[in-house]
Amino acid sequence: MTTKKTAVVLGAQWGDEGKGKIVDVLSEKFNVVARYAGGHNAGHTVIIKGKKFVLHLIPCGVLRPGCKGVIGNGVVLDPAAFLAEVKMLKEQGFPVGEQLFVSNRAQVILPYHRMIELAAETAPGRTKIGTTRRGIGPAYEDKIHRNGLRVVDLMNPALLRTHITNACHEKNSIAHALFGTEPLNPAKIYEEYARLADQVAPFVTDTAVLLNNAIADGESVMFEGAQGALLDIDHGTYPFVTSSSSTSGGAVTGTGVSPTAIGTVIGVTKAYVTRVGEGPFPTEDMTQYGEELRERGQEYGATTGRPRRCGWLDLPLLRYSNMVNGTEWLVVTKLDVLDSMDEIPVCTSYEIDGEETDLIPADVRGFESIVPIYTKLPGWKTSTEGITEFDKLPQAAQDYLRFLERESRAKIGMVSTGPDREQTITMP
Ligand code: 2SA
Ligand code: MG
Repeated sequence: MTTKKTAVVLGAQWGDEGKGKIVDVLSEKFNVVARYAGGHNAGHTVIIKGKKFVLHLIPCGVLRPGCKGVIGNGVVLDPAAFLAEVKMLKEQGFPVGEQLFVSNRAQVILPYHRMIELAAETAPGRTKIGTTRRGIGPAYEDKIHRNGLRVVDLMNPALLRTHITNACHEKNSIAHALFGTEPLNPAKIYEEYARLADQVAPFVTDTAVLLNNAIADGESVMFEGAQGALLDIDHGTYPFVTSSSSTSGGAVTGTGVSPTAIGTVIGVTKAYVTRVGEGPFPTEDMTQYGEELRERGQEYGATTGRPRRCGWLDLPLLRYSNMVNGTEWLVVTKLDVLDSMDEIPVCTSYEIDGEETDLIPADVRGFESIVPIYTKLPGWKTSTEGITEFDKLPQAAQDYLRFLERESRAKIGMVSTGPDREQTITMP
C-alpha cells in the first residue's frame, strides 16, 4: 500500500472513518504529511500508548518525530484554533515549531464567518445543514467570491485593518438585515488578529514550493484528507456537504502539486457507516441496532460531541466514492464494533421507482426514493479487538472483508481492530 512515494489518504464515506489513526500508522513511512482541505471542523483522533490526541487542523503526521506537517492552500485557517493546537502539542512534548508549515495562500477564518454561519443555520426557512459552526462555509464563500483574506494578507497590518473594516461593514449589515444579529466591532477584531498574526508568522511559507521540492528530492509525502468523499462540495450529497474538495482531486488544487505527482489513493471506510449533521443516508438504522453501533463504536463527534447517525455499509456509495477518488486501496476500520451482531446487513444495490440500480442520484429528492437492497452476512459473535493478523480473524469476519473487497472493487490493504496504533492488520 505504501510502496509509492506519495499517497492521498482520505475518508471514503461521510467522514469519521478513523482517518486520524490510519494517517498516524502510515505516517511512519512518510517524511511529510499535508492537509489539503477543510479546517478545524475536522476531528482526527489518534491514540498513542493509551493517550488520546484529537487534532482538528494540524496534520496527524506531526505526532511522529521527524515527520513534517503542512497546512496547504486549500485549507481555511482559524488562527486562534491553530495556535491553541500548537500550544497543546508543545505541552505534550511534540516539537511542532520546527516541523510545521502553513501555506501563505491558505484562507483565514474570521469571526464574522462564524457569525454568518450561526445566523444562517438557525434562521427560520433556511435549509439547516447541521454544520460544525466553525465558519468553514462562509470562509470558503469569501474565497470563491474573491473576497477572502489569505494568510499572506494576515501578515500585512495595513491590509488587515482595511480588510476587516470593510468586511465588518458588509457582514454586519447583511447579518443584521437578514437575521437581526448584533454587529461585530472591527477595531477589536483587528487588534486580536494582528496579535494572532505575529504568532502564526513563523510557520508561514510557500508550501507548494516546499512540497514540490520535497517530492523532487525523493521525499515521501502523504496528503491527509479531511471529512469524506460524500461531503465533497461537488461529488457529495449536495447541499448537505462541507464547502471544500474533500475528494482526491482536492489534494492537487489544495496543495499545489501536479496530478501526476500522486502515486496512490487510499480510501478509509468503516465496516459500517456513520454520518453527522443533516442529509440523506439510505442505510441509516434508526432501531436498537443503530443505537448499538453508536454505543459500541462511541460514535460522537470529535469536534462538536454530536451523536453520529449510524447504519450499514452502502456498497453503491462506496463504489461511487472509489470511482471519484480513483481509490486503489481500502482501509477498513472499526471491524470490532460489529463483533456482537448476529448478522450484518450490507446494501448491495438500490431500488429506485421499482428499478434496481447502482447509480447515485444527484439530488436529495432522488435519495429519498431509495430503497436499499440488502444482503445479510453472518456475524462472528466473538471478539476481534486487537487482532493483528488476517488469518487470526474468525472465518465470518474474513468472509465479510473479502465480500466488501470484491463488491467495492478496491483492494483492502489494512484493517483496524481497535483505536490503538498496534491494533492493526496489514494485509498479507
Ligand atoms: P461544515 O462545518 O460546514 O464543514 O459542515 C458541513 C457538513 O459537513 C459535516 N462535517 C463533518 N462530518 C463528520 N466529521 C466531521 N468532523 C468532526 C468529527 C465533526 C464533529 O470528526 O467528528 O465533531 O461534529 C465533520 N466536519 C464537517 C457536517 O456535519 C455537516 O454535515
Ligand atoms: Mg472525524
